[in-house]
Amino acid sequence: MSEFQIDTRPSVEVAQARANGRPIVALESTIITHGMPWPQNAEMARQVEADIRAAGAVPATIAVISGVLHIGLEDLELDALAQVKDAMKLSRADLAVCLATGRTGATTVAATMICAARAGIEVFATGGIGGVHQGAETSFDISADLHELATSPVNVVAAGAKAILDIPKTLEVLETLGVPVIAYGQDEFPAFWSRESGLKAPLRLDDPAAIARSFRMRRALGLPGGQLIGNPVPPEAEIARAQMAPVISDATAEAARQGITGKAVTPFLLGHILTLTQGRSLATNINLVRNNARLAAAIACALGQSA
Ligand code: PSU
Ligand code: MN
Repeated sequence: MSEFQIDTRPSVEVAQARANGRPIVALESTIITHGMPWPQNAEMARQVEADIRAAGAVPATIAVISGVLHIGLEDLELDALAQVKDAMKLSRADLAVCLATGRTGATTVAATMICAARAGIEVFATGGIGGVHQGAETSFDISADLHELATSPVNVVAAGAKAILDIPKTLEVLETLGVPVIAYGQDEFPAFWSRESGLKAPLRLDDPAAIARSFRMRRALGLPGGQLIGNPVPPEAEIARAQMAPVISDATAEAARQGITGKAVTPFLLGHILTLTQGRSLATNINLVRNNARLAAAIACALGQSA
C-alpha cells in the first residue's frame, strides 16, 4: 500500500463537531465561485452556514485551496474563495489533478459528495444538481453528478433540477443508475425556481426521520450510492414554470449561438438567466439553498439519532 496522503484540513468548527459526535452538513463551493456573483455569493454562503447552525448541525463548506482539501472553511477563507476569479470547477475527473498541482478549485455536487464521503459526512445541501442537458442526444452532455449519486453514500438535498436540463431524461438516467429520487412533502419532483416540474417523483417521503431510515436501510442492503432529496422552493419565493420557460429557451439558444460547451455550459446559463430575470432568479436561488440547508440539518440530526 502507498503512504500517499491527501493534505486535508478540517475547520476548527468541524474538528470540534467530530470530537463531540455532532451532526455535520456538507456544502459545495462551485455554487459560490461559478453559480453566483460577488458579493451575493459570499453573503449566501455565510447565511446558509448560519441556517445549518440554527437548525442544530455544523456546516462544512468543501473546497480545495492551494492544493489543500478543506472540510469546512474559516470565514476569511470563504471570503477569499468567493472572490477568486480563476478557481477550477472540480468534478470527479478534476479533483486529483487540482490537489496534485497545488491549485485552487471549487467542488461541484459530484466532487463534494466524494470529499464528504471520505470525511464521514452523510448529508449535503446544494441548490440544484447537474443532469442531462437539453440536446444531450447530440451533445452527450450528462453531468457526472448523476453517476456520483449512484456511487458515493451521501444524502443530497436539492431543489430538484433546473429546466435548463432535460428533466425527464435526468429522471430516467437516475432510475437506470438505481438512485432513489425522493420528493419531500409533495408528489411532484420540483424544478428549482418552481415547485412543480409537471413530473411525479418516483418516491415521496414527508419527514427527515424516514429519509434517514431509508439511507440506513440501503447500507444494510449493501447498496452503494446515496439518495437525492427533491425539496421544493418555499411558495413565497417561487417563480412559476410558465414564467421561467421563455427565459430558459433564450439562455439555451444564446449558449448554442456562442458555441458554449462542456464545463462552461452550466455557469453560462446561470449567468445569462440572472441577467434576463434582472436578479429575481438570484433571490429565489438563495431562498431555496437556505431551505435545503434547513432540511439537510434535520436529516443529519435524524441520522445522528439512528447511528
Ligand atoms: N445547478 C445549479 N447551480 C449550480 C450548479 C448546478 O442550479 O451552481 C453547479 C453544481 O456545482 C453542479 C454543477 O454540481 O453546477 C454541475 O455542472 P456540470 O453540469 O458541468 O456537471
Ligand atoms: Mn456537463
